Amino acid sequence: MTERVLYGYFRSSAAYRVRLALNLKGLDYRQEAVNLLKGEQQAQHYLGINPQGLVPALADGPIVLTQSLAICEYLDEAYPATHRLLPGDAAQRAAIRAIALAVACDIHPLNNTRVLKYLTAELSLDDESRDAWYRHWVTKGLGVIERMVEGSAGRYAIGNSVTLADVCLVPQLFNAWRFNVDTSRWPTLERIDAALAELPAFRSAHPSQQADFVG
Ligand SMILES: N[C@@H](CCC(=O)N[C@@H](CS)C(=O)NCC(=O)O)C(=O)O
Repeated sequence: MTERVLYGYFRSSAAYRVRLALNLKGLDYRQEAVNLLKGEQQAQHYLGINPQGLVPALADGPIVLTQSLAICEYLDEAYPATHRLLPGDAAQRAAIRAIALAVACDIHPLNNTRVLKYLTAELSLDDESRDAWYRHWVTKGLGVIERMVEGSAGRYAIGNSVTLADVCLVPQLFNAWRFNVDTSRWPTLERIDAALAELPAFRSAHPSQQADFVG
């Protein structure tokens, strides 16, 4: 049987996406924790796995993959027999990717650990200003996604099937709550998140359920 190893960190929203994708696809894996607070992502050993020094990385047998969205799409293509993360025709897949990319390209990179660290360590921002930066970008980004899903949502972000859009949305909302962002102004996003939270794949991928979780 293929050994599958996910290198991640309980609180990393990018690793959270891949846990969700693996769970939804019904694929077995074990996890190796890379402690971002201890800087383990920069250890020589880990840079051999992901030269970017970021989590996640996934070893699928001998195949080593990086970048959460590339990993999710790889899983969907390599294991097409189980739940499809990108179902439908070209237009539907483009709509799914538009939401996934709005999170992964337009919100997350501005609020990554290394960016927030740079603001405080190199630009001398205090914690309050750093958090205001975080909240500014996440509020702008999620506000736009609320408008996007108002037109596309059924039970989930795009219709009634769980897709890559949901896989990106849930970790981003979790991240927003960590920074005390009030999400009640996005009722469609809150409703979708509540529906997804009922699914076993989402429950077991939650950061609080991971072996390296620290409360
Ligand atoms: N675009 C990348 C982003 C990966 C990323 O930024 N991971 C964060 C955790 S969510 C990380 O490893 N940060 C470590 C650091 O900033 O030093 C992906 O989707 O995989």
